[in-house]
Amino acid sequence: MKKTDQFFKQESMSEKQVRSRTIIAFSVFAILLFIVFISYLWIKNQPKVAGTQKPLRTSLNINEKIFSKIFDSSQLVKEYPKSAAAKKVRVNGYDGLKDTVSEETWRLHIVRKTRDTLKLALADIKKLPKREIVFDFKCIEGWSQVTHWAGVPLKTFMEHYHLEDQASMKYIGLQTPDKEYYVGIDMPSALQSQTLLCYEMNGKPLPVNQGFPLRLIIPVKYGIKHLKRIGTMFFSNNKPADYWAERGYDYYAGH
Ligand SMILES: Nc1nc2c(c(=O)[nH]1)N[C@H]1C(S)=C(S)[C@@H](COP(=O)(O)O)O[C@H]1N2
Ligand SMILES: [Mo]
Repeated sequence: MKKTDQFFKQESMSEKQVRSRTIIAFSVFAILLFIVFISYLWIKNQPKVAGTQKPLRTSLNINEKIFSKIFDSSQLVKEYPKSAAAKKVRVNGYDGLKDTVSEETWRLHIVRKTRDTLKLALADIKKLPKREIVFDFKCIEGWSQVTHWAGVPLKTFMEHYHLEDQASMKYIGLQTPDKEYYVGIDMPSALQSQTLLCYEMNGKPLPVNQGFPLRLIIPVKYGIKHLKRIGTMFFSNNKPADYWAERGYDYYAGH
């Protein structure tokens, strides 16, 4: 007899033992499944807070606290050479893009204070220092693509227009001109050096479905926050309304 055979022989169980172990294993499995199911029902029936069940929202808020604490705005998202950028760029999400838009009539509305709104044309924004970025654009739906964008860093823009008081607030809110799509961004992420008010993709003006004339590019966040076709920008110490957070997604949406 080989050593291994002996080993198995010693370890082998009687049929009765096998049966009782099987019963135990299945019972434990059934009990765990039942606990999961009851927890699921419990969570499902909890009152909703900001678009999602309270226990889920609470854990998203805890995540947000941790991630905004460890967020370091000097830390940069990886950049790629232009040759790595996709020529055919994926289009995702058409909310707030249904009306026609023209460069002549479009204005960026910057609400400095109640009843104090700065209105800028695209030409004003193009005069400011331009920054290009090629990075891996990540959508929460599970796809990502290396893409090439250009515009003025939001931080540079804020400094140029002396929006210091506004920059000391906790959040920036952005809305499409028709207010159908809207996002809220924490100020440290908004002022990170790779965040752009973007008007070019692959060296050309933004295509309409990609946010012409101006969109947000914020590499530290998932795609949901890269609002296309900015109409209005405002500042607040309270969380601005956010389209996908209202539908149960994470508000912070960093990665
Ligand atoms: N106005 C507007 N901006 C939007 C969306 C949208 O539906 N409407 N979708 C967002 C989502 S979920 C993603 S992934 C990106 C996609 O940008 P792209 O179409 O340029 O790939 O845009 C974001 N910005
Ligand atoms: Mo997305």
